[in-house]
Amino acid sequence: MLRVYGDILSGICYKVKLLLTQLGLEHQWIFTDIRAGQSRTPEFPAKSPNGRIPLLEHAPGRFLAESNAILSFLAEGTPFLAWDRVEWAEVLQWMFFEQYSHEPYIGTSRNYIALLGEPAKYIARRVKPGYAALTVMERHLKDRQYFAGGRYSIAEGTQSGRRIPGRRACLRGGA
Ligand SMILES: N[C@@H](CCC(=O)N[C@@H](CS)C(=O)NCC(=O)O)C(=O)O
Repeated sequence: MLRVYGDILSGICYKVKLLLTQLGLEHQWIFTDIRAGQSRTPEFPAKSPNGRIPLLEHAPGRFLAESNAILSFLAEGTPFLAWDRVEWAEVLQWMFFEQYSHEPYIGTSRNYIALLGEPAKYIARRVKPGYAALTVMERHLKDRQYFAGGRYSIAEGTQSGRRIPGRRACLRGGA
């Protein structure tokens, strides 16, 4: 059975849980408390090179880290990823955008507040680039419903347009 090490409160873990559920894949979810350093134990790096969650154990002793690699692995051969070359590249475009422009500012701000309970001052330097990422997403979605290929895909993940208002609230200090 698939096993996932994660915390459902983390957006990048949530998108793995979401896809597993959408695909109806049986799995064991192993809550990993990063506040208690459970991803930083001496054993964990043997499973995950970067000592982070989410982490998928797709076969006994076979691990895959990085949320977007996990999504790509799980979605292979399903309607979430059975696309032509151009559409696949567009899906990748938005998944890389998420990692470089969204997650470091919005995902981490949310984690500081929701998971770690850190004061809002830690998010101050993330506010400007966070809003910039949301503006890019809003502009792209102004006249289309989905990020890539005109349909729902793993590119939606945590950056689905419907969740943009919540992200603006997050940058104002809400969880
Ligand atoms: N690029 C990675 C980011 C993973 C990541 O930063 N995970 C956070 C939780 S949201 C984590 O494990 N933090 C604990 C730590 O760094 O010790 C992905 O998309 O999976």
